[in-house]
Amino acid sequence: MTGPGRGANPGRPARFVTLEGGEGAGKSTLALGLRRRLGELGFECLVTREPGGSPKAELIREKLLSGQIAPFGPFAEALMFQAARIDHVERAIKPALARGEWVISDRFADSTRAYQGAVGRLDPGLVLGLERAALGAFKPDLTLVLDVPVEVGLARAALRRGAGGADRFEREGRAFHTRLREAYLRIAEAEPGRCVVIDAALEPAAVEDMAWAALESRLLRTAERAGLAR
Ligand code: T5A
Repeated sequence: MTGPGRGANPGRPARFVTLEGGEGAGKSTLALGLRRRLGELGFECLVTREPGGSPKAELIREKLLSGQIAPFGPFAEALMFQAARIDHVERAIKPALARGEWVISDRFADSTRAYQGAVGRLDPGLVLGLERAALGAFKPDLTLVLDVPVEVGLARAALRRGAGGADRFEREGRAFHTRLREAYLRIAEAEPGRCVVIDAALEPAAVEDMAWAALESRLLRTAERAGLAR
């Protein structure tokens, strides 16, 4: 959601960008690249992540990813993702936007739609209802969906974690991750005004170029126009 453009980036509206996709799609890598590019233009930018992003939400993250919530069932798990999100939005995202900073979040509500709804065991309508209850009308200005073949994403995720064990979701089988990829593409197709699909199988610099082009055309030009209009 657009911020007021005071404080960190005076006269230029703050924007909320989310990065989505399956395991190892390159979201964290891209988030840092986009922040660097925004910084070169003089924009302050908070990079954050889900689950987590605020001290209390990080505590919930640990419980979720270690699998400690899974025995309570899929509804409880979805509630915990939303509980973490409420704290993240109220304590980190909205305050940063109010300061005039851009916010880039590595995962947000589409992750719950995809993981718990589309490929999980919950009715997608129920997941959307929980999202509305948690967020109201608050939503990203732009969502970049990083699309990558399942094998490539899982291999990258394994590389990233090194000797550490796979988390609760990385342990799911190939069919789960294939359906997940399809679910993200459906989300992007259903909301073309908010979502742009990026070919994340390319090398990091090329992914960053494509993402930057989308961000520039969807948000930056309008931000600059808004700044010039003042
Ligand atoms: N979840 C989350 C839900 O089920 N519901 C929810 O509502 C939410 C919010 C989060 C888990 O929780 C689930 C989804 C997840 O399973 P996480 O540890 O945050 O767990 O996992 P991911 O978000 O999947 O993080 P990953 O690190 O696995 O993936 P990223 O961030 O997409 O990838 P990144 O940038 O760390 O890159 C991974 C490796 O690949 C390399 C990097 O250098 C790194 O080594 N790499 C590339 N290599 C080649 N080409 C590229 N273009 C590359 N980009 C990155």
